[in-house]
Amino acid sequence: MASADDGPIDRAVANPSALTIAVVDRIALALKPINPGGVAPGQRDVPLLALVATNTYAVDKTLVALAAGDASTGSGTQADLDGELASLALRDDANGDGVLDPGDPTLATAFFVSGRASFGGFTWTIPAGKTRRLFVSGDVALLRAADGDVLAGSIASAADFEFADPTALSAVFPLGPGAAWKVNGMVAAEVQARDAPGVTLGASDGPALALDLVVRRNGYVDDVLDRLSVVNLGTAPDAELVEVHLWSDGGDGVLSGDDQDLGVMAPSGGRG
Ligand SMILES: [Ca+2]
Ligand SMILES: [Ca+2]
Repeated sequence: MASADDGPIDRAVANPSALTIAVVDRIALALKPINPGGVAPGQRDVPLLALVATNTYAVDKTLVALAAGDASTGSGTQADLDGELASLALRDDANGDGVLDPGDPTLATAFFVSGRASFGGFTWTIPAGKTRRLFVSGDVALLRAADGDVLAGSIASAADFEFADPTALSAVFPLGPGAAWKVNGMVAAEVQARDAPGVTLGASDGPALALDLVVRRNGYVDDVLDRLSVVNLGTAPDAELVEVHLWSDGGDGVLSGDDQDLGVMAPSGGRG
């Protein structure tokens, strides 16, 4: 005090209530955000969830089962959306770098059924006082993923984690969606180019099969082919081909009488 009234001179003034520092043992769970991006049909090892688990117990804790939910969005049914991810893997971030690497081992595999995938048959230990990381990754289905759909996973509740012994969890559920991967098709692997055997042709011979393609719809969604460009890779000049026809197969899988002639393809001048 500026005055002589300094003190208190008899005893220190203290908070009459004691404050207790309580250390509650638990596994604290959080998701590391994964930046949104694009994926192609058939793409493998796409990270869906990056889970960070911290053990504040004085003893090791072991995860033995985990369930993840399908948080994908699109126009399809739940079964359609489930099928867009051909398989899922639970991966240990063994090198602890927070990034899904090819060397991060697979603990278990699963796939979505009715919007849910269950991983089991593994043990994953978080040592006392330590933080470890897990990934759920998926392989994008080559023929069932529809362009424009968004693929994602999430974890709904504490009941989706099973530890080897009773374990308290601290997390904000749902955990996720942990990623948003937009499907961008198609890729060449979706179009099957079947063998069109070479033949010897004379003048005015034909029609001869030059290209035999199996074209798929857009994942689980019907689609319409409205344009097709074909490049002449042969040594015969375009002028030696009187007409190039596009045929829709009637169902027997070969160029035959059941096919529908979609018309004569117009020359565009380019050779790709
Ligand atoms: Ca890693
Ligand atoms: Ca046919």
